Amino acid sequence: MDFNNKIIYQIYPKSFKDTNGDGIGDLNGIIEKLDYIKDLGTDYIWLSPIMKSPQNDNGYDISDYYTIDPMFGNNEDYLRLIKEAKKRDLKVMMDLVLNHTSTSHEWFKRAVSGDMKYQEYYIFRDEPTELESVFGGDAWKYLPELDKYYLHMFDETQADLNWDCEALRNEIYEMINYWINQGVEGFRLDVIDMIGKNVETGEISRTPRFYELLEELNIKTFADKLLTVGECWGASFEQAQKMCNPKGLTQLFHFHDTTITNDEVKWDQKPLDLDALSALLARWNNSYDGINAWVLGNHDSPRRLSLWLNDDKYRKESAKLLITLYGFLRGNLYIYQGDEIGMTNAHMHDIKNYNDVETYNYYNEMKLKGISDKTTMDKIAVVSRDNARIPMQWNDTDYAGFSNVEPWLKMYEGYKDINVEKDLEADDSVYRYYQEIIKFRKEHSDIISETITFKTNGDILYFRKDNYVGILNFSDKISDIQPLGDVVFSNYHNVTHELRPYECIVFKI
Ligand code: TEU
Ligand code: CA
Repeated sequence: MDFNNKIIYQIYPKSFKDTNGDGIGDLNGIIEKLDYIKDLGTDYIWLSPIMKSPQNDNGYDISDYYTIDPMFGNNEDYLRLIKEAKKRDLKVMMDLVLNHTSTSHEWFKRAVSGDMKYQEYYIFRDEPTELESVFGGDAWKYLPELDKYYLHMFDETQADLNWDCEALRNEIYEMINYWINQGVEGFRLDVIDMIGKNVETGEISRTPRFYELLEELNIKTFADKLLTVGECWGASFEQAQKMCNPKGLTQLFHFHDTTITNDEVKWDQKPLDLDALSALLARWNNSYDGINAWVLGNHDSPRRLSLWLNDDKYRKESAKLLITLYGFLRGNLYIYQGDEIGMTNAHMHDIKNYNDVETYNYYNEMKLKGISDKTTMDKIAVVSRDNARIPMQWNDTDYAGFSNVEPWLKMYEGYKDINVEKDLEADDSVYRYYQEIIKFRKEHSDIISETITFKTNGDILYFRKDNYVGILNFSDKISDIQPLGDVVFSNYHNVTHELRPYECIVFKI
């Protein structure tokens, strides 16, 4: 199976398209938009979790792995979606959350009621350890029913599963095989590198045990037959090489570029360092043996064009600059819904408009520390996960054509200007620019697989791959340039002797 040079489009189902007027996106909404997704040049659609869930972490808290949450539709709708996708040569990639379940899952409920078999499925201890939750605060929660603590690396309603329990592992394998039999052709594995955690020593990610568990998971389920991508924040080059092979995963998200402007914690941001960025892109492009998984955006990160570039006056130029840079990298591209029309951050300064549990935890933590609301909200407005989770902007009617009622999460006011319909009508459409880059990647896979070199000069980034030279201006400063050959891509109407604000050009020399 060749899994290289693919385009994977990530859908956040809650915010994609509502068809039954409840303000929440649904599977029928996705089916309606399959042509739109395919026309971009997409090979796979990855849906964030749609299984039954109390939605404390928007579906990443699963209470039943076999049943579609009624708010999205039902299992038949999902099978129809898979079939309709296949008709268009689109494969469906399912999100697997295997590190934890919701505390509303039957297994957890049975554990709480005293069933020893199911207590083995989770991580219970008489005494807590020092571990902290990724979402802030203690990772252990006291359960009076059992007079024990259970581990939750995320929200307290997301109980960590015990992968040392063989019965649990077999249930998981059975479930994955069930979905493979239903026609799912790829998996995105949520925080998969945490399943081998050692709570005693406090080693959480990518322990030696993890690599053993991954191999068993692979053998018992997808093997090397399906495209799999593991979520592995901060994985090193060596770790990636160790886990991405026919006995592990196809690829992983390391997110080194996603987090490059984080200053210690994500809530504190620092300016983008182009030297650091290009060094990491070059290293993974040139020396990594596996297939890179490049991520332009996702449901956990702010819109990158808002974070790195200019989402106002030079919004379209910025969106095109980003896809030009990533479009020339070797591997697969993950595109998050809305990036293809240059959607921006939500710019919300009132906590009441937020939904994300991580955001609320941070907000409350800062409040306790006596930090002013304004300071906290300014940070939240820049990096909260809800920036990317707001509803998709389809047109300029009420609720942006996403729904005909007030959506579950506030719409961005800028939708009248930024929406699919308007973008597709424009001469300088971002969507069509994405299409062209994707087409180029597909038609020149030999070039895309070449090594890349970078050079920086202030805010200007230069790259060279084969006979292609890119010049990308990451600021509004103007400088002189010499045209170097035929213009292959440009985010302005024409190319001149000046490099204008956020201009990017690719020449073939
Ligand atoms: O993300 C894992 C994770 O580490 C994130 O919580 C990340 O630290 C954070 O979003 C950065 O701000 C996955 C999912 O992608 C995320 O949506 C879930 O909340 C999380 O797992 C728990 O399942
Ligand atoms: Ca709906």
